[in-house]
Amino acid sequence: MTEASDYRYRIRSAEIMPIYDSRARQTLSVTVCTADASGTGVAPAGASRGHHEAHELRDPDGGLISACAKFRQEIAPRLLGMDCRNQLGIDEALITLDSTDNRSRLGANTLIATSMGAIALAAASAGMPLWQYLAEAHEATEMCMPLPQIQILGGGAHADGRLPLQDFMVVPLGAEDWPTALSWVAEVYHAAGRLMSERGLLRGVADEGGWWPNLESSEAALDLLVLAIETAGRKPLDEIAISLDIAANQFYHDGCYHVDGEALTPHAWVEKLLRWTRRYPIRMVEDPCAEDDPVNYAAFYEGFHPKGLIVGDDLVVSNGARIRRAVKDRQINAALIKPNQVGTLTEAHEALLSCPVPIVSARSGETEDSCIVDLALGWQAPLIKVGSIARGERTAKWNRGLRIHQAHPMPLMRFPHPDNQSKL
Ligand code: 2PG
Ligand code: MG
Repeated sequence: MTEASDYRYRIRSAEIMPIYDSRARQTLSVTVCTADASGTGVAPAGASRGHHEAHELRDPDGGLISACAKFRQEIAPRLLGMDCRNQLGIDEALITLDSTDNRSRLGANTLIATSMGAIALAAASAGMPLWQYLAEAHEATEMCMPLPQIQILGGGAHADGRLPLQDFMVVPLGAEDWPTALSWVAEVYHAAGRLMSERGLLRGVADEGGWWPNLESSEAALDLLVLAIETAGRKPLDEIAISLDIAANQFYHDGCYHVDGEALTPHAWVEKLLRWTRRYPIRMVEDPCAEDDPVNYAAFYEGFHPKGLIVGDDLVVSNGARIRRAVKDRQINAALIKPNQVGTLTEAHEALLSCPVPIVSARSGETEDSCIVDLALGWQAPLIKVGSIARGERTAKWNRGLRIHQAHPMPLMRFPHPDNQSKL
């Protein structure tokens, strides 16, 4: 590479601005430029968070004035002159500048928007879509699209706690490709909406676009979901399985799990959840127990593995070391990878490599940004989670996948076997 060609990749400017997310809250957008290309990264935001997530920097009133000021004073000058292809160097510079363990000085929101802006710029400079740029870097050859898990009903922190469990999702694991997978899920979504509307149970949509139902219990929601799959003409389990994000942190208080009007001991809760996994076509369960109840998390694992995936989210917060420990302690066999839970793309990728079954995931607070699909595909994650199939910030992601598939048809990933520990 000549010096003149290197010069094309030098960062010439970096700018930040607040924009709005899907909950009408401000979030950060960072644009990084060379002389003839630009890349933009946007920070998403979670509502149900693990205590060990990297810190989101906000002013006391929720604004982002101090995050923007710190970016302009410290981050932008540090980026100038750096080679945009040097993602590791850029992310290390961000981590060093921040200098805290939990990214609280500059904020994980500031860092992830910058880190994503830099990789978007590198891909634009190379004249490639982001997924292809990432795939080339990781030498992916025969590529598959990640298998989507898509929310049909929303509850927990995303629907004012109306249902205790947060996400009732479906996984179209019998579909051959992304367009078929989405069309099956759209049918289930419509069927669920119709069934609830006929019974006067529909209350609108929750934060991630799933229906917000007025159901009396989690079991009523599971019954409805199975009926919706059947009404859509699909075979439960073989063609479409159920995935639950329990987000149990939200209803674990005073040593009990408070579910559907009952205060259950951890043992009783795990037993109940295991009964559901026997009675319903459930193949994935995320955060079955609270992050500070690892013993019962492991008890659930022993009862469910290897029938399906036990997915760590709040427990492991996309942190490579925490993922490795939870896998070793037989608490999880899969984990969500949410880049803003750690702050930089390099750390998120390191977490993905530490995980037997990584699921690249958006957050409940999102924008029209669709780079999460490029990350999941470029990194060849087996699964992707971005909420429901309604609301623009969600369809931006699914439609991004449709456009990629239109130009480069690829098969869907097969549902991973829970014993796949090959990456460890
Ligand atoms: C989760 C996500 C997405 P949030 O818990 O997995 O559903 O929610 O972004 O609020 O953490
Ligand atoms: Mg979760």
